[in-house]
Amino acid sequence: MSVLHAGATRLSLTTPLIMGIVNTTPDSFSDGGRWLDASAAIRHALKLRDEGADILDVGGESTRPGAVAVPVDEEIRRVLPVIEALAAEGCVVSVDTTKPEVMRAALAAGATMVNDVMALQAPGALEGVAKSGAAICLMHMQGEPRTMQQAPSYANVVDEVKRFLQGRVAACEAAGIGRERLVVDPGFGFGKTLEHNLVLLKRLDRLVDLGLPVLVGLSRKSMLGALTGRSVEAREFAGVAAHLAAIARGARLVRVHNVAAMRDALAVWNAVEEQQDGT
Ligand code: HH2
Repeated sequence: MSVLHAGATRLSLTTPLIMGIVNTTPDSFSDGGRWLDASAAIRHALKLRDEGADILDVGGESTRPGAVAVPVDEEIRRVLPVIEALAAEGCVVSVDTTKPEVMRAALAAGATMVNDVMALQAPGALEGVAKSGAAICLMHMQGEPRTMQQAPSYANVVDEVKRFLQGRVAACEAAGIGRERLVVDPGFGFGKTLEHNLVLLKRLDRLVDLGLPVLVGLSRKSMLGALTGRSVEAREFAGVAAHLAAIARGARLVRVHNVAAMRDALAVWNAVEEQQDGT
């Protein structure tokens, strides 16, 4: 569990890892349209790398509530040049997609991780990535992006998310994907109310019990707006606090927009964790 296999790369999870978000979309909820041009997206991604991102997560389709679907060709056109350039720079690149065709193209272009908010449930997705050796992030979502926030409902959100992730891990293992390649994610904000998100964060230990690295993505999400009253671009401090709350409960990867802020927070966190008790 302390090492994640992503292609030929071995990522140590001894200290928490930072996944930097690189959106090449016109409509992402917080930075849509800003990095649409490939060269701007590459520059932004390299800045995140320099600030301390361990993984760069490149996405070409927004998953925000109400987002419109993007055709396969268009999504590939958006992400491919960015992935190729970052892989050539030696970055660890993840592709944030639900489409098997995009996964295949991204892996051929040098990505070594697939981050799928549908947990490889699209027909052909499991088979498409099984032989690649890539790391996989399996995320829970209730419903689908267009409608997921209309009426999220669970009898027990922690049990249901855990059971779903267990099922997807089993499906991956049956398809020949070893556990050393897998990461699980509760999917904050994906078909969840504020209370669902808070319960999942509070009881993240129950997901850590699955024995796989847990990734969380809380950066700029509406949950932070509800708690602080802040607009999307003013949620950085709240995001750092939320990610540290998750790390305190065992999360090993955090998916963030502001890498520099998270890196500083982790410098303090890791120093405290590593300090010998002098008493
Ligand atoms: N959240 C978003 C997208 N992908 N992947 C994982 N594994 N976990 C998450 O929580 C997650 C994710 C949504 O955030 P963002 O990429 O900033 O926005 P958009 O989907 O609008 O591009």
